[in-house]
Amino acid sequence: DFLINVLNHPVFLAGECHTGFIEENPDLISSATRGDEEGKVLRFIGNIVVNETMGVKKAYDVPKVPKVEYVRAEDLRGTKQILDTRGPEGLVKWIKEQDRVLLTDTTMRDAHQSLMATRVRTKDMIKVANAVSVYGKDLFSIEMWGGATFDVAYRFLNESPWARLEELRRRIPNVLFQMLLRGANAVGYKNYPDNVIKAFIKESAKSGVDVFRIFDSLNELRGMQLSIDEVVKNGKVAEAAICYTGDILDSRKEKYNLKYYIDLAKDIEKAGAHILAIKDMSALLKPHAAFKLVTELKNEIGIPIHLHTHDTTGNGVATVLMAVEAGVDIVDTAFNSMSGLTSQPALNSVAAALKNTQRDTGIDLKGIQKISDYWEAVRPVYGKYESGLKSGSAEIYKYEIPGGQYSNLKPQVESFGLGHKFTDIKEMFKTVNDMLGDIVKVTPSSKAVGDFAIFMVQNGLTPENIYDKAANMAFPDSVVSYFKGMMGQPKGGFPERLQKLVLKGEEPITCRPGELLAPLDFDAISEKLSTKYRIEPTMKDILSYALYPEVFEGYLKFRSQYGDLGRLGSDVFFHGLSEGETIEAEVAEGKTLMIKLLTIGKPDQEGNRTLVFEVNRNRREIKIKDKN
Ligand code: 3PY
Ligand code: ZN
Repeated sequence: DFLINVLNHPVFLAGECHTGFIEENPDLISSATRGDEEGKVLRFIGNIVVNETMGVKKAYDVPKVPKVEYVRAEDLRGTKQILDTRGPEGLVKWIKEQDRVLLTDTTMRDAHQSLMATRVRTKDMIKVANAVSVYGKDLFSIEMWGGATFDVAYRFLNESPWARLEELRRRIPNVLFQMLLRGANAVGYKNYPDNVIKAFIKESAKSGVDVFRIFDSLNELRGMQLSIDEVVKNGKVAEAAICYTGDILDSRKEKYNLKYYIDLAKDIEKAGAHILAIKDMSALLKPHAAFKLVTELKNEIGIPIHLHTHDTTGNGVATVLMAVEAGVDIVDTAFNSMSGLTSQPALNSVAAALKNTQRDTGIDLKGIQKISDYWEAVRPVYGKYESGLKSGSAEIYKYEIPGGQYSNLKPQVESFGLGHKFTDIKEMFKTVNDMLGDIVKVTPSSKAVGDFAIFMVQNGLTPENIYDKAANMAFPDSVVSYFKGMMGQPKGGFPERLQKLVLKGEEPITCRPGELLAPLDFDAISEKLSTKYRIEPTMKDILSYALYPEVFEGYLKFRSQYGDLGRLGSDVFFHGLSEGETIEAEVAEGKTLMIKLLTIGKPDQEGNRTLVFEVNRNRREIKIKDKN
């Protein structure tokens, strides 16, 4: 058994096995004599206990899943059925006929991306899915995929984002599913070849995405066109975005004025989009600006308008209500307990505020309270990923940092040992934006600005001294990629002197990056995955590798080492077991183990600790390397 464990170990399979391998993985030996799932789950829990918690863990309540009455399928027919029977054009016609304002719930995507570093696991979504399909049956859509969720699911949660999409689809058959697609960057941080984008859209559509919100991080239409065309080809809804920056109420800010947005919106309509999104990723759209922008857009374009904003300033609900007053068709909100701050404005509160008005959402307020209560109970388990922000901040109007990035910036800055310079870095974010000539900042351009700002502070650079001091410095990859034109062309072009400094002789491009990228060879990827990991790769596997090769390989390695831990409760997945605690762990379909952690041993000479468990009343010992 031991030999088989070693031979099947991904490190061994990858040919990366070295002499210290067995020593570094003593758990291989201890798991050899036990049932596979049992050994794997004990090793996983053991690693958390030894290397993270030392068996100290808060008591977490098990969230109560809202009970739903049985509802006949025909009473659950929602927007999904409108799209499926009448097509995108029929759906658009239906949207325009509504007096009520339609709501999107972002809880399962942007809300947790912005509040808790995208960490919400599929398991916690699935538990409430049935209730969402019943109590949320009058929602326009549920944003539950895309953005950072794809990467984080594989990288940190070791679960498949595709399985999340398909599992939720099965349980919520009546409401449209929506994803955020970063145009030519798909769900990544760089431009991908056209064949990857096309195949990704096709597979996402097949797996359950209905509405694709497409944006370009520099508001370039040519970065979105291919995605729009492909979504249309797949019979799904193409929602293309204007990313909002600056302040249209400030007449001194001329670069991104009302005309800029109206012109872009008209181009988006001409490009074949079914819906226009106003994507206010940094919560800069002030309430009166929203009124003005939506009013003007309604005069100038015929397609429905869908507003996305964040509550970072605390003005989010006001912005939503002013947009509603101006006739916006759909707005993004999140169930209350997952709303506010860097997340979306509060869904339950907006729905309640509009009750008995002409634009009443018609949503079951009592029902959605239960969903909000569920998420409130789920949230503490994810506490360690929360930013600690306690209130809205008006300074975001000055800094223009997107919601998700704002809550992540502090830990990112701390990881560079610059925690004490957080304010300097926020100021530098603004300075860098000025140095770049004031650009649209959203993934990935926002990441380039953030990385640049940290780099400046780290190295004591200023807009004045940078040309001397950084003459021989290598800039962060994202900054180089930005100046090379690999994220597209910013409005007004690149500042030339700075571009030369960063590129150090390399030539920038001015064409659409996708034109230069050779198509990826999907067959070669398939071949590689099947030889190296002995799997029969699906197109979804191939695409996941195409988008994130290292992350996807890491996921495959994790799976062969620990198995599928998707059924494990989140309190155990994130916090392991406390000494003396007993849990029921579902390790495979229909297979549950009673696990109790008895003792944590002292490190031996090799630095391994012996953990004693009781599994279904049998004593089990495993050795885990103490990496501290
Ligand atoms: C993303 O790209 O993930 C975003 O949420 C941008 O606002
Ligand atoms: Zn957002």
